[in-house]
This record gives sequence, C-alpha cells and structure tokens, in this order.
Amino acid sequence: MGQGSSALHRKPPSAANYTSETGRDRVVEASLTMVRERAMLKAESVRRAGGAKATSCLLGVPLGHNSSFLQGPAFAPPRIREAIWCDSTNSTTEAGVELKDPRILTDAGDVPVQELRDCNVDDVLLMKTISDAVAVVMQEKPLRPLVLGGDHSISYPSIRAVTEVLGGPVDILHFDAHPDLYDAFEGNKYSHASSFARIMEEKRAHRLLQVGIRSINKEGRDQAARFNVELFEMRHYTEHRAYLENLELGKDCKGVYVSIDVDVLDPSYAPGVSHLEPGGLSFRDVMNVLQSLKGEIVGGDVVEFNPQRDTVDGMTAMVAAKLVRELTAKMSVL
Ligand SMILES: [Mn+2]
Repeated sequence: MGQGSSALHRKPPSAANYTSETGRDRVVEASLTMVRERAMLKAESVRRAGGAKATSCLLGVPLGHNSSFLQGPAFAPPRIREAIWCDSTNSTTEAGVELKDPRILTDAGDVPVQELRDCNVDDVLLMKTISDAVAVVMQEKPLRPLVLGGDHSISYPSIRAVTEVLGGPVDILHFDAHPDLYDAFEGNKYSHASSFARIMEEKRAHRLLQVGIRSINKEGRDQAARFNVELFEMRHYTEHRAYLENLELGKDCKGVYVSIDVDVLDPSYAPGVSHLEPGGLSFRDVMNVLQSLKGEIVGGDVVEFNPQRDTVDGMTAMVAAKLVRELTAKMSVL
C-alpha cells in the first residue's frame, strides 16, 4: 500500500472549480460552529460535575500535508482516542487521576481538515481556522486545548491562538528529535519543519526549551542561535538530566505550553513515526521531565504519530495515548 496515497489526501485544486468563495466561507464557519458547540457542551458538563480550575480538552487536527516525507499523521487523532480508552488498561493516570471524570478530560472533536481543503481552503486560511478553533476551545472556561496532531505544522496555529487569547508569550517545552526551525522547507513556510521558526519570529515564546534534539544541521543551529532557543541535545542528555527533571516554567509569562513530537522517543519505544531517528529518549525519561514539571500548563499538543508506520498491534498509538493521558493529568486542576 502506498504511504499517504489514500483518498483522504486528494488535493483540493479540483475542488477549486466547484466551490465558490461563499462555499469556502461556509465550511470554515460550519467547522468552527461544530467545535464551539462541542466545547460549550463539554464546559457545561465540567460545571455540572462540580467545576474545575482547568480541564484539558482534546482537539484533533488531522492534518498531514505539511509533512516533508509521509502524510500518515493525518490519521492519528482517532487512533489516539481509541488507545486512550482501550480496555487493556484502566482509566487512571500514574498518579491516580481519573480520566473518566469530565473535570479532568473532555473532547471537542476534530477540526475537519479534509473538508476544509476540499472546499478550496488554502494553507493561510486553514492555519487561521485551526487557530480560531483553538481559541474557541479556550473561550469555554475552564477548558484548555490539548491538540492531537497531525504533523508538527499545527503547533504554530495552536501556539498563536494560546498566546493571542492570553495576551502574551508563553514558555514552550518542546520535546522533539528535530528543532523544526527551518525558515522554510522545500519552499513551504508552513512546513512541519518550520513551525518553530514562525513561532519565534512572532515572539510567541518567552523561552523555548527543545529537549531530545539529535537531528540538527547548520541552518538549525544558526536559527536556534538567532532565536535564543535553549537546545538540550541528546548527546549531552546525561549532563542536562538533573536540570530537566526539576523544571519550573511559566512564571514570568502567560504559562507553559508543552509540545510533544512522538519522535523525541527512541524508535525502539515508538516506531510509528515518519522520521525514525535513533538515539532518543526513553518513555520514562519523557515522563520524568513531564511529571516533575512545575508550572501552569495552558495548552499542549502531541504530534507526528504516524499510524501507517506503527506496529500491527498499535504500540505507538498506546505510547501517544499515554503521553496525552499524562499531559492531561498535568494540565487539569480541580
Ligand atoms: Mn520531529
């Protein structure tokens, strides 16, 4: 089977001939209405359960076309949800937080990326629509967005929304094998390899800490220096471990945003990613950094899980789901 050759990825140009400008505007409006109605209902369920200071709210963004190699991450959100609720394990996190409590975990469904693209929505408008969807979730207090990728290009519109709604920059804790700092990749400013260049040039990060980096070329290093990115490279991980397992972030800005690219993990823990990069973190290493983190998490994402590269028993889906579960436990505050 050809990777990424599914009908889900049929390109929009043909639709351009069939969809009017008003049709395009209608699909954008309908997409945001769906997210808004779901978010309102979920916020109501939180209040009826007694309320919370913060409740994580899943928002799927099945987008894979900004990947430079494979497009499979578009298929990830339903696989992650399935694994979150898989009966092979219980519904509590490691610290005993109950995920079936609506004050802890809610779900606003997906941004219908393919329908938008089918109606001639280009990437500028698509990115704006994703941002607007994240903002819509945030407007329904106490919901906080936990975005399910999708490829890493979605972190830019997500962080754009979070910083716009909160009115200032955030500290970003970014787990990844790659810095995603290319000015553009293969001519695409919205590439999954360029999302953090957009975030940094728009000054949306108070601090950007990149953990797990092990695939970085000269442009990546130059861009990291230009934007004052704090690189925590795998080759020096032993020296950085104590610092990273005692992080306190978000105090001098609007909070903490956590972006987890599943390929931060060594491929032996998570083979279902598009870019296999040996020499990564163990699952427990990521947990240790995440679980010890002090700070108010105002948003997050788990991206780049590619079900088309996973093992037949869905091992990486479980890994991505557990990252979501444990991040949820950190985000939600009763
Ligand atoms: Mn990556």
